[in-house]
Parts: sequence; C-alpha cells; structure tokens
Amino acid sequence: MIERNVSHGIISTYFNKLERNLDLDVAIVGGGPSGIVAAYYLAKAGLKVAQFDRKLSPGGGMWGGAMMFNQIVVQQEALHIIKEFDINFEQYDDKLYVMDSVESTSALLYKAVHAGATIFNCYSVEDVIFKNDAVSGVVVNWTPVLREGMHVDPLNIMAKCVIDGTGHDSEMCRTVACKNGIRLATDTGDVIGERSLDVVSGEEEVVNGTKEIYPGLYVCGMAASAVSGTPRMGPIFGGMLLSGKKVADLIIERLNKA
Ligand code: 48F
Repeated sequence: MIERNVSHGIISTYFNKLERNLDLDVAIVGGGPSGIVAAYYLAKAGLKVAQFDRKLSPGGGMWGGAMMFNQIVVQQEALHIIKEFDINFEQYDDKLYVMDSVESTSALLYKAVHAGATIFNCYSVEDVIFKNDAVSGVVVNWTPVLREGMHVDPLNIMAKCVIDGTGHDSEMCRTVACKNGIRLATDTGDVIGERSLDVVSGEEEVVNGTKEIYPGLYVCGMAASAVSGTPRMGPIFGGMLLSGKKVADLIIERLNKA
C-alpha cells in the first residue's frame, strides 16, 4: 500500500540518518551563514559533520538581507567564497559586491548538504556533553518540546569538536561557562557581549575571534563577536563567510593531526 510505504520510507530513512550521526567529527550548533560555510568545508574535507538549527528553516539572519530588503553585501576579500558556492553577484563599487539574500542562503544550504553535511532542523541544542574537562558533544531536543515547556528529556550526540554558531546569543559559550565553572579564552574568562556597530573592525575582529574558545568548543560568526566583545557589523556578510571557513580550517588541521 502506497499510504503505508510513504510513512515507512520517511520513518526508516530518518532514523537511519539520525543513527548515522550519533558519533560525529563535528557538531555545529546553529545554521546561520558562518555555520553553514563551516559545514560545507568540513564535509568537503571528508569529515562527518552535522548541523543543528532550532528553526524550521535554517539560514539564520541571511534570508532577510537588511530590514527585509533582501539583498546582502560582501566585500572583495570574501568573494572567493561566493564564487565557490556559485552565487550570482553584482559589483557595487571597487570593494563591495551585492547579491540576492534568498539565492545566497539557499545556495549555502544546498552546497553544504551536497558536500556531505547533514542538517537537522527543528532541533534545539540545550546543552553540551562535558567530559574530562572538554566539550565532547551536544544535547538535543525538539524545539517544540522546549517552546511548550514540556518536561521531556533530550538525546545525546557525541562529537570530537563542537562549533558554537548560534549568532548574537553565543548560547553554547554561555552554557559551558555558567554550568561548569570554567574560564573561556576571552579577556574576562566569560562571554563579554558584542559591542555596537562598526563595520571595519567588526568584520576584522569576527575573523580574529574565530577560535577554540575552550577545549573541544570552537566559536564562529556573531557568536565569536559576542563572546570576545567585538563590534557587530550589520548586513555585510564577508566576515561571516570568512569566519566559517576559518573555523573549518582550524578543525580540519586539528583532526588531521590526531
Ligand atoms: O545569527 P545567525 O544568522 O548566525 P551567524 O552565522 O550570522 C550572523 C548574521 O546572520 C547576521 C550578522 C551578519 O553581519 O550580524 O546576524 O553568526 O544564525 C544563528 C542560527 O543559530 C540558531 C538560530 O535558529 C539561527 O538560525 N540557533 C541559535 N541557538 C540555537 C540555534 C540552539 N541552541 N540550538 C539550535 N540552533
């Protein structure tokens, strides 16, 4: 019966996919542009990577451009990543390029999945696995369960490295610092909180701040700005793309040495 087979096809392949991702090289928390770019380069390097986003549609703050004017801006330095993802672009001046935000977000997602990354939407990461003084995986639950405030226990997914790509809230860094009495690799040992907008230093500092912030925990994108207390930059996305590539490169180097 086709009715029964539709259900069986979905259930059996979904649980297969989930089971295949219980032991990861890299778990990425948050499906914003920096995290998706990281997922793409990590998967392309042959690593087993899954990305978890709490929303129905991953893509974070890229879909809406600026104030819902659905165009984004990327600077010259990051144009090679736009080209790698086959995104159409228009030159605006001698340093800036503009592109359609819907095309850009969907291209990032499409290429990440085609490179071999698995994306789980509607998953909220509510905690990390913390073993032997290192972050060793993520604790996941259905977003609707958390939104409804239902008392339902989560599931655990092991990972050699976890990336905090949760954007402005830097949720994983906050959780690790406040639950485990540890110091993050920041000036205060804690999440400092992002500063007001400054495009030039914001873009530079987000890439500088992309790093291993605690053993096993890496940070990229706006989460990197928030944790280290550097400025936000608004709807210019070069720093996000470069941050995603940098965190992937750091992890590829580390796991290839291990
Ligand atoms: O904020 P977001 O787009 O991440 P990003 O890569 O990019 C920032 C830019 O979009 C923009 C900007 C550029 O100049 O300033 O804001 O840093 O996306 C973060 C994603 O993480 C998800 C959330 O749904 C969003 O899609 N997310 C946040 N916390 C969790 C989470 C969580 N605990 N579990 C799962 N997903």
